[in-house]
Amino acid sequence: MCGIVGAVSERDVQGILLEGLRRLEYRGYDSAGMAVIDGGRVTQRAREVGKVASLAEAIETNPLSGHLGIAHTRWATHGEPSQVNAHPHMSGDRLAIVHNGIIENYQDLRDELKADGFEFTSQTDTEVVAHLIEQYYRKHSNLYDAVKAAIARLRGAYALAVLHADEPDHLLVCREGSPLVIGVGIGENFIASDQLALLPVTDRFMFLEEGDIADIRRDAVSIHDREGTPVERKIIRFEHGSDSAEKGEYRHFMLKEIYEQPAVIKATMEGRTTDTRVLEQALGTDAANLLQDVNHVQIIACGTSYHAGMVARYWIEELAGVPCSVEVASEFRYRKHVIQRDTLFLCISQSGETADTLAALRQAKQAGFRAALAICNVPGSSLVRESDLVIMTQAGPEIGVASTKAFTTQLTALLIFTLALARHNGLTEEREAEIVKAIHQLPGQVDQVLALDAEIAEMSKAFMDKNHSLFLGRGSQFPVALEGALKLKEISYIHAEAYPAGELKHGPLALVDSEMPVVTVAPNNALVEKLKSNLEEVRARGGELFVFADSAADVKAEEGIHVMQLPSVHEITAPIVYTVPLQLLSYHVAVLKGTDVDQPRNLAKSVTVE
Ligand code: HGA
Repeated sequence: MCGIVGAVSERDVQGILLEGLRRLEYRGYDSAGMAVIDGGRVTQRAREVGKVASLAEAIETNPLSGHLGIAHTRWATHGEPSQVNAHPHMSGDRLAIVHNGIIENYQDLRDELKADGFEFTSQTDTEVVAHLIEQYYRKHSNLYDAVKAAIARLRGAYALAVLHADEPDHLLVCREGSPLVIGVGIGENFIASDQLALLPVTDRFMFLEEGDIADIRRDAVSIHDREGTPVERKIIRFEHGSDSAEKGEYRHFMLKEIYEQPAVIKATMEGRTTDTRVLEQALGTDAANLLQDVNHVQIIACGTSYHAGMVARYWIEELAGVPCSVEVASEFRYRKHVIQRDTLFLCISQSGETADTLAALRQAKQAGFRAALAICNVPGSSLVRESDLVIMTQAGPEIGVASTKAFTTQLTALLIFTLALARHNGLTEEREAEIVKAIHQLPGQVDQVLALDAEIAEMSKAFMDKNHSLFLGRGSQFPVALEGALKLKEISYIHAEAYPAGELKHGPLALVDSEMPVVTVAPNNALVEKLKSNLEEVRARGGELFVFADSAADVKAEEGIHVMQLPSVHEITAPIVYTVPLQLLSYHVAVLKGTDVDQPRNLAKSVTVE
């Protein structure tokens, strides 16, 4: 959330910063701004409410020009989205700062700085940091020392980039709890919240660790850790093609990402499975040793990743017979919890920077557990660095705020993990081979579902004028129903609730009438007959049903029951396949309603604030 980008170069940086902001817009889009220093050592600034396009327009009319600059796209936490609250924030007319995160003690600092004569022009916590650094700059006359002294006073989470017109050759950046990456160029260097922002200018990145402060110059980068010791951070090359941040022929990133699923699911299983087995070593060299001791799995995640964790619980308990608990990170971290010593602590996060998930992991570490496993999409992220075992999902950059391919690759990775764990808990070679075969069939089956796109678009018309909807599923399809409902609310703003189908009669049935479409996922499994009875209950109350069903499940289309036949799939892999039609349904409803599909209102991706 909130996107930061910065550049130090011989060339004019305005274009680099603007393109960086466009690529970071998924992280926040209520306002945007930029500050640069030109040869005359003057700090120039532009800020606009709304999307990056508004800033681009303003800059076209009044260009900024300079060889060093910082820019920001905002998702407000402190102070409404407005021009005065937009970043960069300045202290005087020489120091400018951009910030991602939350300063918890900002009110005390604000009072103190006001008493010292600093004037505030915004409601943000960020402006406090600008004045605080300026206060120390007056004392130290050195930006590094000023930043170091200022951040020692901050409580909360931040990634900061700071420039000062009196020191026009470098940027200072630091991180504590919010992501920041350095892009290494030739004769120029960059910084950003996400490497995607910098792909047009470099493919080599250094990831800052918590507490690091980095001095970024045109021809040098120097980093000091929390203790002030000079440190080297490894340069990692970005592996996906730079076009992965482009929409190509697709109307929206979300649609492109839905269509990428067969390829990225395949990439996620590659190198981790043979024809018949899961390669346990792919989780880490010590995987066999760690997994054999595990007697409990605690899954922690947020949002869509939490739904992936809920599916995994069904798999882990069914295939490995190991007890598994799943909890949203923001709840787990603020309650007294008991962690057994033989627990595998499994965190799922697309970005690997989700604030609540990271906090939960760090807390649990204090309590002690056998090992931490990360399922994550961003190499080098905090979550990956802080875990013992890792399965990287190979989804590539996901730009649409509503997660799609990250979810199905998380599920693929979770199933691979489950098989590795189950092998230590009595899973037979035959059963493992049967499920590995089903995993290998996934890309083809998802392709078959994508072929139903036009029919699903037709079906979506029935939702356009509705205000509410229900999603039903049983067993491992219940989290699929939850994820389907989440997608619909996120991008079409239709109120959607998901229930285990058996819960219908305990309350939600009261809501069902002809204005309440009911969406159901019905693969052919042991629960399908029970599910059909639940559908009858809905039909008897005049509810209109939209059923995605296995042809073998024999759900009949009739008046008020729309059935879309899906390919026959293995019961274990069915949640992955059945997710896809629900993604397409939400997408088409949102397109018909004319909402902003890739950047829905009030939301942002990569939730790096609490
Ligand atoms: N607190 C700052 C930055 C917000 C942020 O990082 N959001 O994700 C503000 O409100 O401007």
